[in-house]
Amino acid sequence: MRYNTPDQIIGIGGGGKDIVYRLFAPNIKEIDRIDDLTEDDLRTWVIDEVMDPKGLDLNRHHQERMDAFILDTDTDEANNEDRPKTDKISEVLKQREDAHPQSVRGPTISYANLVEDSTTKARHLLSENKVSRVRDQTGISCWWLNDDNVDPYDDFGGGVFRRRSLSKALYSMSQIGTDDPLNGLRNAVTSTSDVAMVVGIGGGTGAGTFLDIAKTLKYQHGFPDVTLFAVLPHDDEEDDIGANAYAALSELEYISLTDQQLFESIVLIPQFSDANETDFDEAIVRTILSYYNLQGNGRNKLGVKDAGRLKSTAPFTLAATQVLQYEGGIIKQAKERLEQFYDDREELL
Ligand SMILES: Nc1nc2c(ncn2[C@@H]2O[C@H](COP(=O)(O)OP(=O)(O)OP(=O)(O)O)[C@@H](O)[C@H]2O)c(=O)[nH]1
Ligand SMILES: [Mg+2]
Repeated sequence: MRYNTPDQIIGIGGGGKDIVYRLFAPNIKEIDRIDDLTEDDLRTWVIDEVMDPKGLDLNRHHQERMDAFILDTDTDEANNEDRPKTDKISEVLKQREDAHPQSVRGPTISYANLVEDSTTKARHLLSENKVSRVRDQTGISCWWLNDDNVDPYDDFGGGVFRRRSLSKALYSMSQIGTDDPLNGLRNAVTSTSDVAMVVGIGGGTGAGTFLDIAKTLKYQHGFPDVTLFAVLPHDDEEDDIGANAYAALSELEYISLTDQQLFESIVLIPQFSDANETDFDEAIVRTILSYYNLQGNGRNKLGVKDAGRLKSTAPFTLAATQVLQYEGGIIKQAKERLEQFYDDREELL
């Protein structure tokens, strides 16, 4: 049996992208200089599985895919962190591909910034001409920004600083620009895609854009299956983070109760303030991978469609994020001892 992965995984904002980086390289945060990352740092048990063309011989349409897309507004991190990270991960992935005895295509990772196109400058959020083009293109009926809440000189160094309303507007603005930051993702997604979306739901960028991005993919790319993995804030975080998460959950509730099903499933991931960050992020990565490997009808059972009978509330799946590790060697030894025991009994009989 092949190990399944999402065909596309989108990490949006700081929390979303860190989890996707960890999916590729579990210890990426502990590496001082990204240039020091090597093939040994990759999560090879997933990457080699995607790369291995076993399934290709059986069924050409079932070559495993895993293309990751990192999306953010933070212009400081874009050049200091995200491009160096995605470039380096891509480089070591390529080395692994080249070392494969067959000609294979492994997973990919790429970065896009929502505010790097000339159309997405802060001052354009206040331009009547631009706003009316956004209205025409997206069908948005009202515009929620004015001089009180937009600094026309904002260069988004550091992101949108929790202002969901700003990132939501920037996303719609990016859709009328010449350089759609979602181009790579759009080209990858098809009607049969399994898309994972990962966001910290209390932030600004991820929490402000994930619904609109899911809508774009769903309605313009043939209704792929999109599953949302939303990391909830823990109880020691700032009030604005809690408020953002509350607002985002209310929006999810609204789309669900008005039958606009954008997501196959909505998986909420609670955080605990005392959790070790590395362990917790690893557990989130395992939660996402486990979801794509649920057996039989498991995924449908968690799905929004199967919960159709509960019409008065939005169906969420709450993940119990924890990694339990079993020592494979000990289990194998125990199995061998048990088999020996049975053989001995059989012989005696
Ligand atoms: N598990 C985990 N959660 C994170 C991480 N980074 C941020 N978060 C959570 O995500 C929420 C904050 O969202 P971010 O993703 O940082 O925000 P953003 O989408 O980048 O938006 P802005 O920075 O406001 O532009 C908080 O609840 C954090 O606890 C991370 O590396 N791991
Ligand atoms: Mg951020």
